[in-house]
Formats: sequence, C-alpha cells, structure tokens
Amino acid sequence: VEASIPEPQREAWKKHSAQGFTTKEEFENETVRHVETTLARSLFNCDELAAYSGASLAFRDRLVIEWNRTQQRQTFADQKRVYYLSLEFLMGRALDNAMLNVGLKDVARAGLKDLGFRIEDVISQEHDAALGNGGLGRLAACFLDSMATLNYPAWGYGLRYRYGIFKQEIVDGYQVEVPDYWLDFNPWEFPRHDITVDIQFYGHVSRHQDEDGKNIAVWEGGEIVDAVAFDVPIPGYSTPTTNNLRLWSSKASKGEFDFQKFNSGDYEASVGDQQRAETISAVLYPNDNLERGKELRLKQQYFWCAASLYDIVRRFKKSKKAWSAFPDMVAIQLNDTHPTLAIVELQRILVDLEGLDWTEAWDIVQKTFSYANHTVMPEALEKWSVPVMQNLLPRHLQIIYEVNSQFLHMVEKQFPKDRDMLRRVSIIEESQPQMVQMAYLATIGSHKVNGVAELHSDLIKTTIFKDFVKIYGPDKFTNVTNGITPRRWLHQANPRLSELIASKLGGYEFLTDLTKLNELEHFLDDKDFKKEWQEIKYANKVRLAQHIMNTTGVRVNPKALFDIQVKRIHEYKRQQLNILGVIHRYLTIKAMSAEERKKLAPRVSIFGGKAAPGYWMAKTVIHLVCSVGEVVNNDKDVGDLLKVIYIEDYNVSKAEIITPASDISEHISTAGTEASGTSNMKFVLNGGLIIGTCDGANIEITREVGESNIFLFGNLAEDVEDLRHAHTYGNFKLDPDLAKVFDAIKGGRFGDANRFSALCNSIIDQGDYYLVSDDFNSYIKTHALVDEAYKDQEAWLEKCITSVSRMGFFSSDRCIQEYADMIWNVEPLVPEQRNGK
Ligand code: GFP
Ligand code: GFP
Repeated sequence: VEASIPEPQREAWKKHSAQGFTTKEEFENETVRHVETTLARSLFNCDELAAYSGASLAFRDRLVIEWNRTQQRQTFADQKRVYYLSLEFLMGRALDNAMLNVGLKDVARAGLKDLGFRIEDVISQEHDAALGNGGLGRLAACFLDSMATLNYPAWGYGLRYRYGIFKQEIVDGYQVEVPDYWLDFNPWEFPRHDITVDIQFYGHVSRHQDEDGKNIAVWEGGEIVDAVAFDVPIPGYSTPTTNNLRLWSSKASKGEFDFQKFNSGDYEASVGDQQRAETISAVLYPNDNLERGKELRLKQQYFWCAASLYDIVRRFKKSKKAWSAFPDMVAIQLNDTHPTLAIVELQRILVDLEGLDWTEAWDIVQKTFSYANHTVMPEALEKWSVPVMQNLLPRHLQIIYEVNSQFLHMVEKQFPKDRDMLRRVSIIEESQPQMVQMAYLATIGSHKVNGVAELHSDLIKTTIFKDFVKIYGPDKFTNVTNGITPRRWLHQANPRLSELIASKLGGYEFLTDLTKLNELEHFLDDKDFKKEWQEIKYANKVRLAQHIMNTTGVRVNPKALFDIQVKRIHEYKRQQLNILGVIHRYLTIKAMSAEERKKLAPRVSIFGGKAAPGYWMAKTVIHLVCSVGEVVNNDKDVGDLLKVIYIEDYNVSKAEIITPASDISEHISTAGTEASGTSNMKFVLNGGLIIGTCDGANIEITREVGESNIFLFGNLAEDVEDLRHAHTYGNFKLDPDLAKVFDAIKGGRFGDANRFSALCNSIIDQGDYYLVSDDFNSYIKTHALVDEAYKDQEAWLEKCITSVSRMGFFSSDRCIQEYADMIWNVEPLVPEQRNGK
C-alpha cells in the first residue's frame, strides 16, 4: 500500500500525529477548544447544545484516530471483509454509546461537571439518527456494534437520508407526521467528497464487438447521478477496533448540470435538475409491510447498491488478486431483499466491464452473497414491475432474464416431470404486468439464505422457499436467531442494573460474554441484592412516569404494574388485541365491588410506535388507544387502577427509557407472522417479564428462561391456516367477552363510534384475518394470571432475575459469531490493546 507522504517527511508527520484525549484534563481541554474554535462560541454563550457539540467533537477525534488505525490495519492484513448492505440503520444517539464503548464516560462526566454541565443534560441534546423503521433497522445497528466489538473487518453500507423516519405528533388523539430533519448538526459523519461515484439510470443497451471479437453489452445514454460517501465511525466496546458505516448521499453530477439551461437564463430549471438528483437520498420510505413498488424506491435501491459495489470492487482491485479470489476477500450480506440488485450489479461488472465469462462470473457472485429473510407475509415480499425495471435499468433486466433462464433450465433437468414447478420458481411472475420477485432472485444469487429465529427459518422452508429447498437441498437454508447488543440495551439503557450485576459477577465481562449472566442465579437468596434490584426497577419506573407526566400531563403511579407494548403499529403485531383487552379490563373494573377492586393490582397500559402514513387501520388503532385513554384516565371512579398512555414519537432514545421500566411487555403477534421480534429480548434482559404468543423468538426465549417465567397464550402457527379457512367458510363466532367490548365501542363510550367501525368490522365481519377473536379469551385469561403472579412480589422478582440470568443466548455477539462462522467464513482481526482502552 502506497503512502502519499514520502519517507523523509514521515517522521515529522508521525511526531505531530493526533492522539486524542485520555485524561479528564485533556478532555476538558479538547471540549473547550472545540467550543471556542470549531463552534466559535465562548464561555459567555455555551449552552447545553454547544457543550454537547464540544464533547462530541472531542470524542469524535478519539474515534477517528482509532478508525484510521483500524482501516490501515485491515488494509495491510489483506484478509476477507464483510460488507453489510442494509437500507436501514436505526442508530439512535451516538455520544453516550461512544463514551461507554471507549470506556471514558466517567472521565467525561467529571470533566463536564468541572465545566458546569450535567452529563445527562448534555447527552439528551442529541438528535436520534433514525434511518430506519423498526426491528430490521435496529438489528443492523446492533450488528454493527457486535462486528466492531468482536474485531471483525466489517463495513456497513447504507443511504444517508436527509429525512429519517418521520417525527410523530399526537394531535387530538390522531397521529400527525412531521418531517425529521436530523442533519442540522451531526458531528458523527465525515463527508468524503473525494469518494464520489457516477450512477447511471435509464438509457438503452447496445451490442458491440470488442478487440477479441467478443460480443459485449454496452449500457448507454440515460442520466448520471453522483453518489457521495459519508463515513460514520462505529466504535467497538472495549477494543480499539473502529469500523466504518458508509452512507451514500445523492447529488447532481457535475457533468449533468445543465449549463445550457443555466446560460440561457433558465436558472430555475437547472436547479430543478439538481433537486431531482438530490431527491434520491431525500427520504426513508415508511414501511407498512405492503410492497408498493414506487419507482423512486427502486432508484434508491440501485443507487445505493451500485455505489457500494463500485467501492467494494475498487478496494478489491487494489489487491491485484485474480477475480477468482473475490469471494475469499469479500462477503456481502443482504439485509432482506432491498439490496438484491447488488447481485445483478456484480454480475454486470464482472461480465460487461471486466470481461469474465458468464459462468465464471456467476460462480463468484453466488459465493459472495448471502441473504437474510425477515418476513413470510406475502404482501410484504418485494416485487418490481418488469416495465418499470426495463425503463430504469435495462441492462439489469436482461441479466435477470438470463439468470432466470439458466436457473429454469437447471430445474427442468432436475425435475423434468414437474412443469408447474417452473412456473412456481420463476423469478418472473407471469402477472399483468410481469413482476420480478426479488426474494427468488436473492435466493438464487446467494450461497446461504437464513431466517431470523428458529420457527421463522422453518417456516420459510415450508412456505415461500419450499421448492427451492427441493432444488438446492436443505443445506442452503439455515437459521441465525436474532440478537441485541447488551452494550446499548443493558449497560447504556440501564446503568444501575449493569453496575449491580457487575458488582456481583466481579466485573463487566458479561458485556462481552453475556452467558456469564448465568452466575446471577447464585444470588437468588441474597436479600440485599434482591432489594437493590427491586429499587432499581422502581427508579426506572419513576423515570418513565416522569417522562409520561412531562409529555402527556397524565400522572401514573410508579407502584402500578407497567404493561408496555412499543413497536411499529401493524395489524399483525396486534396492538388492537391489546387495546381491546384494556377495554375489557376497564369494563370489568367498572362492574367490580369495592372489595374486589382492593384485590386488583393497579395497571398502567403503555403504548408507543408509529403507523405508516398511508396505513389507515394502524392509525385507527392509535386513535382508539388515545380515545380510551381520554375516558379511562379521567374516570375518577377508576383512579389508579387503570391508566392508558400513548407515548408520542417512539424511537431508540425513548426505548432506552421505556425498556428498563417494564414489569410486563406485550409480544402478541398472530402466530407465524412475527419473524423474530427483538424488543422481547430487550425487555427480558432488563428484568421485565413478557406476555406473548408462540411466535418468533418468543419460543426460544421460553426455551431459555423456562415456561414458568413467561406468559404464553393463543393459537399456534400450525393452526392459523385452518382457523382462517374456517372463518371464510362461515364458522366464525365472535368471542362473547369481545362482543361486550365492541358493544361498548359501538355505544359511543369512547367517542364517535363511526371512527372505529372499520376496525371493529375487520374482526366482526371481514374474516378476522389476524385471529383477534380466536385468541381473545386466552389473552384475557393469561392477563388474569399476570395479575395473580404480580401479587407475590417476592416470587415475581425471582422470575425476573432468573430470566435475566438465562438471556445470554440473545446477545448479538452470539449471532454475529454464527454469521461469521457459518455464512461469511471470515476471521476477526484482533488489534494490540493500547493504554486507555
Ligand atoms: C483507503 C486507504 C486506506 C485508508 C482508508 C481510510 O482505503 O489506507 O486506511 O482509505 O482512509 F487505502 P480503501 O477505502 O481504498 O480501502
Ligand atoms: C422485522 C421482522 C421482525 C424481526 C426484525 C429483525 O422487523 O420480526 O425481528 O425484522 O429481523 F418483522 P420490522 O422491521 O418489521 O419491525
């Protein structure tokens, strides 16, 4: 690797090389310097935001120094790297995470205090980086943390949306979307204007003969947009390894800027082109698990895949290795089908630009890619219309046809008698218009396909990929159960609990080996330990109660049982089941005698999450929750026995306050619909119990913590199809308790009933697709068990501690280890530890 500074001058360079702070003195020095110079402020106008900025820049300096060293080390090591392609990275806040991962939070706390600030106030100035919708994007963020912590040479590639997921406001009980402009001041990204890639769209394909007389495809014409790299350092915990997340931003290409228009005085039109180019990375699409096939979305996908592939291929070519070595140096992981075009793009680069023959190229492609599936719901599976693709990416469509044709020939040979098989597995769906089925393309172009929890990985093999299992054999399909990073979701979100655990286990080793939590079971008889545990839970509930008071004006009793459901709002996740259950509880309380009421544990039902702007039913669910809250919270007769809260604008930093405060949380999807779920893991790790269906990772959580430590209810995945069939053919009977709930709604108890009629009807007379009625009775009964169990606080606490001690399996470190060993075949690159880390 060549260095740009010649040998004789390198000594001077090294002498002045940046070091970053380690002591409190140095931290204060750097912070003040940044406030005074980088921000041009002074002690006369340094508010909390400026203090946040100064402290962040001080930490950023440290990160970027390690980032440089890490990249250098990885370049010299010349070994395989992982590239994680995800359209979403739900990172949340960076400063707290950086402080904890480099081990200097105490230094910063003391330093900020000297300078006149409270660290909590400073941290809370940061705007969440919300480049994702929910579970899928947060999983990507947890994976980045684990890959860095385990010292894997790994890069994330994504899009730098100018607007992340919208901000949610609740106005008169309705969701209102407000754009989230998060880039005002973002010290965590480095623009790299020197790394700009030309991305082509539209145009046409012609055939040319090259010098050797070989027939090659040339993609010509159309338009060019620039992709500019922005780098975000990803610090590992307790290791100097600092990996990179490269996000692409779109910009009009200089060559494209229309000087003709400009010179002829049509300045507006030329700026219009500029804006059109910038639209590509302008917004994150909100996800309602309904594939909508908007051209701009396809543009985003290609833009990001092509820029990333260009970068990966450029890096590989620096090594001057033969193309056949590509899969030994590069593993590309597709997070869902969104990056599937990367498969086609690599084939295009190898065949059209590098001149490899088709078969050799395709072999490299298949060895390089792997694909993780996150849903089996048919309406969520990505498809692109052939005419749209033909117009936008004409050469890619040709390549897809060729891949499909070769694949179908192979299948035909293997199953000559099964003609219908060819129709079923074809990448091109014969509909009007024809559609490209991205999940099939991703499967055919990858060497491994995985689901994200055991049940889900079994389901993909028996449903959407059933035929592909016959074709490729079962080994191509595997399972990697999701995980979460204990750094953010325990250490950062629940510092006191983390500290208590460390005091018992003799240090923080559990943060890098979560199975160590096992040893907590030895302390189940330790009275002081249990008392402190309980105090911490209470303090966390007080903190959430304060947040609720500040944001909604409703006072909740922190001694009540906190029952929480926070996640995207979707019918399959069944927030409607939850709120209908809450209404049932309300009606029950109203009918209770004073004696009976005394025996009931007070409850706070807490909801949070965003509905996709176009998803009317989800928005109605939010409105129902708010309307019920309005009535219940103002019913003096009920008082503390029940409160219903909607927390506005749920995001990562709010999750850090909410998760540690739960007594019970709800993971109640219709069995077979939630691929894994990851908040279930976060809640249990923070000492809360869960009520859930036999779905996704709930099943494995049960296996780990034991059946007596979880509240399971409802129908099983294997029965869902029969139940739906029965509904359709006239065997639907509304649950009688649920019928009473609907009567109350229809009677106007929670305001104008018309506003809820579509929601009620979807259950009563439109087939109840999500089996709300079928599961209602079991749900209500199980909540009664929760009430009973909560009365015995001693036993409840024991369940919580036992569960936490058994959560080791759900670390994203375990998960990344499995990807690395089974799918990527990549080794860590462990750096020498320096002082201070
Ligand atoms: C380039 C350089 C590396 C350097 C990184 C980061 O890497 O030496 O460490 O940039 O600045 F070659 P590639 O992106 O080309 O791999
Ligand atoms: C999706 C699935 C979840 C799964 C995550 C991560 O989440 O079951 O846990 O991906 O694999 F639905 P959402 O993005 O839909 O929340």
